Amino acid sequence: MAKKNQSPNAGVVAAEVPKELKLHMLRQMISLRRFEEEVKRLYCAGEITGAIHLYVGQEAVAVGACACLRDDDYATSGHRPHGHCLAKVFDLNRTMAEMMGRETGLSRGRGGSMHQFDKAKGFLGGNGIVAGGVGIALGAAFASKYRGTDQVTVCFFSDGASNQGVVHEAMNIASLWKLPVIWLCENNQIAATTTVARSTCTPDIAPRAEAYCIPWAICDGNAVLDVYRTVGEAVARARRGEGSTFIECKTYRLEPHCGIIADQRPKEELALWRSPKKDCIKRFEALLVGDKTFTPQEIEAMHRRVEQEIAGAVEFARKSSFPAPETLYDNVWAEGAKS
Ligand SMILES: Cc1ncc(C[n+]2csc(CCOP(=O)(O)OP(=O)(O)O)c2C)c(N)n1
Repeated sequence: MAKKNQSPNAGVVAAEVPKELKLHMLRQMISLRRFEEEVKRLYCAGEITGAIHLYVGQEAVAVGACACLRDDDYATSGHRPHGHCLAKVFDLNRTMAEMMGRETGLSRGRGGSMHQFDKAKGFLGGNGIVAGGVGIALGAAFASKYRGTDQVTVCFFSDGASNQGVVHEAMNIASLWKLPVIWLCENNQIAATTTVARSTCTPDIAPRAEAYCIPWAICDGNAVLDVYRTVGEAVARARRGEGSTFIECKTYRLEPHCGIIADQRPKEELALWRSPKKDCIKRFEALLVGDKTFTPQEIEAMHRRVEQEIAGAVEFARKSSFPAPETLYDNVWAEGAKS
């Protein structure tokens, strides 16, 4: 496990990754991007309501990390969960139905954008409370260890969440009890409108893990194979019973913090991160064309297929019904809520 920022050249790793897996990762990344672009369009058209936090730009993190996981492993997320949910569960129809509040949605239309959940595929939910997934991840990891399985949990959170006390409490216990959890901090460099430089006393977040005797690594969050390799090592450690790892992925969100509110970040900065030099999908495509894994035509065809799948997901959601009013209290456990 790299202790410092020793990310390998992604090109070297690319040769070791089977073509099928590269295909899977590229398809997922394009799907996540197109899914969210469609979500934004539907939101502007009033077909999706409530708050939405788009993950556009960070796809390499969710996809690279979840490619290391099995269906029976766990992942937790926060208020920006669409990408993590899709990468772990990969059900475009039911995720879109959830966004549109339909009964066929992952949470039967009750959760919306921030509370997607799929027990069968180990996705333990988005969470409206910043760092709210951290304690849940710790609990899931404890449960795996207690049951004696080799399941691992990936806890996705961001730079703002890293300053919440629960992150430090959870790291302490995870280290003490050697729990199989990977703390995956997506440093997208800003929390709502507060930059990391204004909120955080250290330039890097991962080294804090050293205080808890947890190995850490920093990787390029816009290089999917770098994420895949770094998380893969951490997952292998956790499965061997060697405990927790902290990984910081340096990345950038390309959309405003929430919905379609105005973005105050410099236009030049946004343009740079959207450029082929920085954008995670463009970079991966260039890598795969460069090493002759795919032709540009094959990649074009993949974009068209994804386009159809997204259109199919919207149609699936539109044809599904809203939850019936009489089911309002289904799965509500507090008696008082029903009166
Ligand atoms: C406990 C808590 N405090 C404040 C908020 C309001 N809030 C929602 S998102 C957000 C910023 C979170 O930033 P970060 O953790 O960096 O995640 P990002 O938005 O960058 O993905 C804040 C302060 C909240 N939802 N929960």
